[in-house]
Amino acid sequence: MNGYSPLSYKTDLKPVWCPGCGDFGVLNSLYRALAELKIEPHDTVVVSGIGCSSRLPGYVEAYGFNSLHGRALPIATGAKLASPALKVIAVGGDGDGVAIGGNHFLHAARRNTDLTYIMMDNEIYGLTKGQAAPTTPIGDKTKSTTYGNPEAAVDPCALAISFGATWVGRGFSGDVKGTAELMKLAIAHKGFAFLDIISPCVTWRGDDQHKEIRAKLRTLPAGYDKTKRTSADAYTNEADVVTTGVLFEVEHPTLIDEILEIRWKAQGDKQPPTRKDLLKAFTPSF
Ligand SMILES: Cc1ncc(C[n+]2csc(CCOP(=O)(O)OP(=O)(O)O)c2C)c(N)n1
Ligand code: SF4
Ligand SMILES: [Mg+2]
Repeated sequence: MNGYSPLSYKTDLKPVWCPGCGDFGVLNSLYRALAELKIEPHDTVVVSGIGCSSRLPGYVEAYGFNSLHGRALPIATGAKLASPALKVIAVGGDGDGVAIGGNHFLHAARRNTDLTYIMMDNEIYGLTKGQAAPTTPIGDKTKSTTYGNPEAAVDPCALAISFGATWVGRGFSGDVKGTAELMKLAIAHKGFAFLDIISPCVTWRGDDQHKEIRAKLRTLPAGYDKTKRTSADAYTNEADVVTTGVLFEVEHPTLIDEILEIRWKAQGDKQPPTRKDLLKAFTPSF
């Protein structure tokens, strides 16, 4: 790669998203975040499930895996355990992560697996042509809820926090710079970092989505205490408002830390494991 500029993380594949899709903004934020953190493509893997948003790994200069619907997180977890020095970034849609992959989402959060999970949340199943997702607001008319959605929506940030994610943020795809800053913090966090990015689907949610969401945007108040779940609760499941920023952040041992600790105790070693032990213990020798 020739230096660390956002453009150098671009591949030759041209995104096939609809013109105006919010996912373009997410991709541009990711290029920017990777460049500003000077992340090496050969040290990075971007794993996705299936959906419009899950096409993203193909557009990023790094290792990539476009897997099965809902299965980005188990594959990302496997990659991290097999090669702990890798930067692992899981990406995908709200349907991918909260519907079919909901169970994986909860357990990746609970295990505090050291990876970044970016959800491109358009409140709909985009790829399959506009069916309601668990994130679709109650009452909304979609292709599968012609008379209005009868189900209450889930806030993915609330789910992540309640299941033990140690970093949780919310961004908006229309704010490329602000979202890149959030991505940088998420990627730098040690543990399970979940970033919910509101990313409009202009085809199935209406082409005025960017304008509508922009009007709802708020930021966290000065002095906000992001280490308390009770603080974060006030900014989840919001009605008619979208608050962006780092909602929650705490430090906690990761899955690999816990496994090493158990291994250390089981072996009766006097010294606690070092990073070198970690690489030796987890990196397979082929
Ligand atoms: C096992 C399985 N079930 C269902 C599907 C069909 N399917 C593909 S993408 C998708 C939902 C996509 O929605 P989302 O994850 O929100 O991504 P978006 O397209 O909105 O970015 C579904 C139901 C599939 N590919 N595999
Ligand atoms: S259908 Fe929606 S989510 Fe999919 S590419 Fe088009 S605008 Fe984006
Ligand atoms: Mg979606």
